Amino acid sequence: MSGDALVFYSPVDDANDWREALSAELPDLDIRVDPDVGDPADIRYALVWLPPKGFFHRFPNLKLVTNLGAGVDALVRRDDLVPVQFSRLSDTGMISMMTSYIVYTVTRYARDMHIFERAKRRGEWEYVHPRPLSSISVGVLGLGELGSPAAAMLAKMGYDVSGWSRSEKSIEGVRSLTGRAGLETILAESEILVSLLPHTLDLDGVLGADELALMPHGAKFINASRAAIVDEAALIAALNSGAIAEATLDVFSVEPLPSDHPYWQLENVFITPHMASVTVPALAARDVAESIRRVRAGKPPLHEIDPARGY
Ligand code: NDP
Ligand code: OXD
Repeated sequence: MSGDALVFYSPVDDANDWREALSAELPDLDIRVDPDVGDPADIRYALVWLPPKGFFHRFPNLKLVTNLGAGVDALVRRDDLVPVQFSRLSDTGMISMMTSYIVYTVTRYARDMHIFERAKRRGEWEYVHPRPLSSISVGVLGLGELGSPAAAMLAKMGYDVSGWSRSEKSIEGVRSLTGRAGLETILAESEILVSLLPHTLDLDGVLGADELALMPHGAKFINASRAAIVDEAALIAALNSGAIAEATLDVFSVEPLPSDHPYWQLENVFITPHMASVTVPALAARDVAESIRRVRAGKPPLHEIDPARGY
């Protein structure tokens, strides 16, 4: 009779942190760190980030794969998936960290801090009269586990907030937009545009030159999700012409961003090194453990993803 073990694989996450956090939640769970997996037939659950090709086929009794991260683009595009249940991480720590990043980067523009940062470097006292937050329109693309709380927080702060998602949402203070018409509306009306969209096939390059041209002249763009949702050449052209006045970018097509990349030379691009949010294992382990309990009971896991849909 085979066991009921979890295999952990990640080139970037600390296996000991996860072992400790998961054991605290599920003391009976047999946790094995690849390559020390013992009998592959014992493995029912995989907690993984970018495992090598063919990884999943090694485990004939696998039931659940949990992606060690929120973005599942690298997982769903693989051609070696097996027909099991899939889930991803989400935790209150990750959500509040992302909300803080979005509040900070939106507010940096809304309160003209980027102007004062430059004035300080020039040694100049430059006064810009503050505007009420209610007069500043912010569009949030993607109202999922991270986008919804960020949009709700911006609305609570008094910004004029709209959000775009596949299905309609009801979030206090946030106007919900959907479909192509909704995308065009949010682009045309947002002074500050935030992306928290996943990188799916549908959304690959969703912000191309035509879409960026719909934004108000001098708009600001914040991308904390995935670089591939925007056409990089079109964004650079818009930043050079001033059509888009400022951008804050946390995600890039190549990371670390190569030292000769044009973004480094653009004064109006604020670069952060893919740190908008991270998983807090002690908090995320609760949901990973709960998903295992659910799968043991024949139920769907928490934060389930559909590889065919792409998120
Ligand atoms: P979710 O999967 O919870 O939410 C995705 C949102 O995008 C949903 O609102 C969904 O709509 C919407 N969406 C999907 N497809 C479409 C479409 N075709 N048209 C319109 N809307 C669409 O993702 P999260 O909020 O958890 O995370 C978003 C992304 O943030 C992740 O995929 C990841 O890439 C990135 N990320 C970045 C981090 C960083 O540090 N920079 C950290 C963590 C995540 P609906 O709700 O209707 O399904
Ligand atoms: C994630 C990320 O997807 O860090 O978790 O981008």
